[in-house]
Parts: sequence; C-alpha cells; structure tokens
Amino acid sequence: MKIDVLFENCDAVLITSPQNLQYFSGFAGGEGFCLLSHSSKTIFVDSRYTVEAVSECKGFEVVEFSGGNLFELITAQLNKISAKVIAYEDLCLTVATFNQMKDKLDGISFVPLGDKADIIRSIKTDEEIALLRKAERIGDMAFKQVLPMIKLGMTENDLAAELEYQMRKSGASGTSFDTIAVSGKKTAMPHGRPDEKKLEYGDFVTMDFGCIYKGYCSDMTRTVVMGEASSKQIEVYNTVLAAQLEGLKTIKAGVVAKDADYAARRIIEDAGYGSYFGHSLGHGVGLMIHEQPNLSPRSETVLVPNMIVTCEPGIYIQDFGGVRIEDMVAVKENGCENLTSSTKELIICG
Ligand SMILES: [Mn+2]
Repeated sequence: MKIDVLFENCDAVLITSPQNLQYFSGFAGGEGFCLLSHSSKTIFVDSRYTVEAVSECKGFEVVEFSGGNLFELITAQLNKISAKVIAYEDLCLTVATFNQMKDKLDGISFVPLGDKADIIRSIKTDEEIALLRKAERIGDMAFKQVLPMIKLGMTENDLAAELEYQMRKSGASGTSFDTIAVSGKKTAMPHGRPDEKKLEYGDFVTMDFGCIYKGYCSDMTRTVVMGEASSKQIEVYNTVLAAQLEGLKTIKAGVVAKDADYAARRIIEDAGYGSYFGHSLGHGVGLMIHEQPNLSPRSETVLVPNMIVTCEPGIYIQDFGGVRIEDMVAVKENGCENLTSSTKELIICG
C-alpha cells in the first residue's frame, strides 16, 4: 500500500490540510483533523461537518468535537492506539496550531511529514484522472462559449466574470485560482490581475483560468489578439507555440522534469527571447492547483505515468505584452495525453 510511506518514522499522521483530508479520508469539507495509523482511521470534525464526514469518510470513525475539547479527544485516540510519535503537516500547518498541539498533546513527540503526502498525490489514479479530464473539459467549454463574446471595449473584469460564469454553469463548484484575464501591456505580467481596463485594438489578451470539479482543479491558458496582430506579435506567439509543442512532445514517463523544461526553453532561447521566459515550464495539478511535480529548470523529478502536469511556456516583454499558452496533460509511458482541446492557433477577436 503506497500510504505506508507516511508511517516510516512515526506511529500516526495528523492530517489537517483540505487537500490531504480529501485525499486520505474522502472528507471534502476542508476543516477537520484526521488521525491515520496502520491500524486506525479517525476524523475529528465540528458539528457543521458531522453529517458530511459520516457520509464521505468510509471506514473512518467520525468524532465530533466542540467547545475546545479537540485535543482531549485526539489524546484519547492516541492513547487507544499507543501512538507516541506523530507526523504533522509542516508544509501548511500554522505555527499557532502547531504550538497548541505541542502544548496540549502531552508526552507526544512530533516529526514533520514533509512532502510525503505530496509525492503520493502526484501520481493519480484512473478515477482522479477522469475527474481532472472533466474539470479541464469544463474549461474548454467555457473558452468556446466566451470566445465570441470577446469584443473591443469589453473590460477585463467582464471577461473574467464570463469565464467564471460559464465554468460554473457547466458543473464547476468554483475557480481553482483567481482568473487571469489581462490585455495590452498588462499581458507582460504573467500573473496580472483583471480590472476595469477595456480591450483595445491590437491588444494581446491572455486568459489563464481553471475550475474545481469534485475537488479537482483544471488549468489552461490561451492568448488572443484584438482586431489585428502585428508581425512582432505573430513572431512572439509562434515562438511560444513552438516551445509549447516541443514541451508536449518531450513530456513522457522516464524524462527528468528539468529536461522537459529545457526542451521548451531552448526554442525560446534560440529565438532570442530567453530572458523573457522567467517562470517554469509547468507544475503538477490535482486537488491543488500547484502541486508536485514541478517542471522547473532545477527539478530532478523523473516523470512517472499518471502524473498530471501543465505545459505553459511564455514570453513577457515589458511595455509590449506577453503570450502564454498552457495545456494540462497526463504523463504516459510513451508520451502524454493532452486533457486540453481548445485550439492553439492565433485567434483574432473583436
Ligand atoms: Mn498553470
């Protein structure tokens, strides 16, 4: 069982982050404490979530806490299973909660969980891939619906709102991150924020958006041009597209993540735009929008079948604008399955 790695140096693990609660217990409510050991599975929730936890957490004992008795209840359970060493989620637990735990869980020693849960979650099951595929399809559908609405004079906020509305209408429970819909010179900021700026003739418009479907995130980016593309815009766009296609061609099981990054980066460097591509080629996606593995120039991670990663090179030129093109793919033995189907030809809008 792959979760055995969690217990290598501890008697039990205390799961506290929303993504790990959902992954290891099925509880999607976000707020709770899950205590896992070789022999027991317990989840502690307050009364807002008791009914949900009972229905979602198969094989778990559900314990309701209230009025500050949480750590007493956890102590009772730790005594019952004779646990002395527990691993905690050092990557996301607050210092305040950690200090409280140390204070209230008498006689227990603590070891950091590190990235063990993240590594387990980086390789998806077929069921998870089906949910991620569906989440990405919702993004594709939203893009198709919104494309004809993109007109000169529309604001970036309007555009972001339409994308979010269409995803929600198609079954999403929310967005997986703040929608990026930026235009003109603002597209030179990879994570620019939409505002009241209107889409103008000649603008690049970058839309980077995603939704959550049954807890799983989607992520895609497309860049279009308003009215007419200049020759420089076409050159920058085609360079990013060539890099993106090269990245996709390289992503497969056995490839080291940094080599996938470099395959795409080299195209951009060779075209003379190397210094305008500051971020990594991509990242893992799952219950979190950014998770393992990282496709960065420094990542030694070897890609494994059923990892889900993005491929999203970009070129960002201050006072000119920028382009990013992003697909989400499943790593396979001999290549990758592209979960994104929207066209990547340069689209002229307005
Ligand atoms: Mn992304």
